[in-house]
Amino acid sequence: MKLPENQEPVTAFIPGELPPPLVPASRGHFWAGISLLLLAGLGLLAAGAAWGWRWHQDQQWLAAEKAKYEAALSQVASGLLEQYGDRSWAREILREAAGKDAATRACAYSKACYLLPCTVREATDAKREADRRTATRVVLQDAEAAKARGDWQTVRTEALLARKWAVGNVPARRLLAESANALGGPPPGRVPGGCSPIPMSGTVASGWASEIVHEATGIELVYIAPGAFVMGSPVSEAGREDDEVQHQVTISNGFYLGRCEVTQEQWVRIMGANPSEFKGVGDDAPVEQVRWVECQAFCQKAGNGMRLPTEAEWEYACRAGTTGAYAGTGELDTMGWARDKRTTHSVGQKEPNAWGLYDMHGNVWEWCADLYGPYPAGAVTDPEGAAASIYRVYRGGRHFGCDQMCRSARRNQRGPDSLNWRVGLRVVVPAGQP
Ligand SMILES: [Ca+2]
Repeated sequence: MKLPENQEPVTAFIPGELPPPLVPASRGHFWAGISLLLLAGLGLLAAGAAWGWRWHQDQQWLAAEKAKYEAALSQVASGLLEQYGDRSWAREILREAAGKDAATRACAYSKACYLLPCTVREATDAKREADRRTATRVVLQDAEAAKARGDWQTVRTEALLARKWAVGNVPARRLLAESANALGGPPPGRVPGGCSPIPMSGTVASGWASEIVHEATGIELVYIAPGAFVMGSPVSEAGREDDEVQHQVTISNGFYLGRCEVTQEQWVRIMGANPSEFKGVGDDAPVEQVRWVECQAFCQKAGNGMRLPTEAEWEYACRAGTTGAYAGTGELDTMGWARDKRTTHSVGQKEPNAWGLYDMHGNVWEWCADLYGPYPAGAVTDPEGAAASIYRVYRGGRHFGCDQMCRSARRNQRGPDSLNWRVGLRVVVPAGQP
């Protein structure tokens, strides 16, 4: 059809060509969304109901278990009350057990725990001691199994663990002695005055021992035989400082060095007060926040020639024959506490180095006897530090610090009156005269 010449074409208005209406489609999406939301809500409700039902079941189970536990407690308490008369025994036995070995304490604490009322602290101690006792038994079983298959290294490791948890444990000492004989331990030193050989830990003749306990403090020490080593670090070592220049050092006299850092309990025994920041960790946490001059006083009061190690003695013992950045396997985390801002840790929890020393890397820094200064250029014997300095050396890194601070060669220094809550100590008792 031909349109008049003055009229516009109207093809855009032909009904069949119009786009679909928009409003009805939008409504469709809306209702679909609502449906999905409703479904999701129903799903959540169902999950919530299932969780609630399970929680209810758990509560019922817990209540039943608690009732059974309390009945058992009551039965045991009745028996003990019958045996010991009244509940005051609980406190009495805790007091009596305080100075005894761990196994005795564990036994007493377990019984005392049944005989409520104990304080919360006493109850916590009781649980910890009981746990240690159980753990000791398990570890000793493992050690016996290792002995049966001739794996003496495992025997030694497990027996050391058992002895740590229960110092007076006779089977642990026997296994230690047997493993020392099989593996060949370090040569023993002459037991100094005021110290006793740790029974059956490599004692070869009366008056000679590779491990001793200092009686006044209860500090256990390991004999470090004389020898030579390269002190300092190679220039290739990551994190190395300029003051770690390598040089040959000879240690001409054997000495006994603390197996662990001095603990808060040991410090209090001599000094009467606990200066540590981290008291809550327990009595076997390392003492810290001690000045160098206070460490001198501690050693003097403890007697028997106790002293701080020289820096050379410290590094010699820390390396225990190794030349890398860290002793042992070279893995810091197996041997030391680092990068942990929260707290110090009870001594001796990680692996010892090859000479049986714990926490040489990390936990708390350890004061040395020396004045700080540059190392001598050539080989030296029994060096004792700089001739003059306003600083004393401390070593080993801390629980709150990067790995590089915990390296065997890393040095640090402060004034002797300076206080730092992450510096503690480890002590030397010179070996007796042969
Ligand atoms: Ca340390």
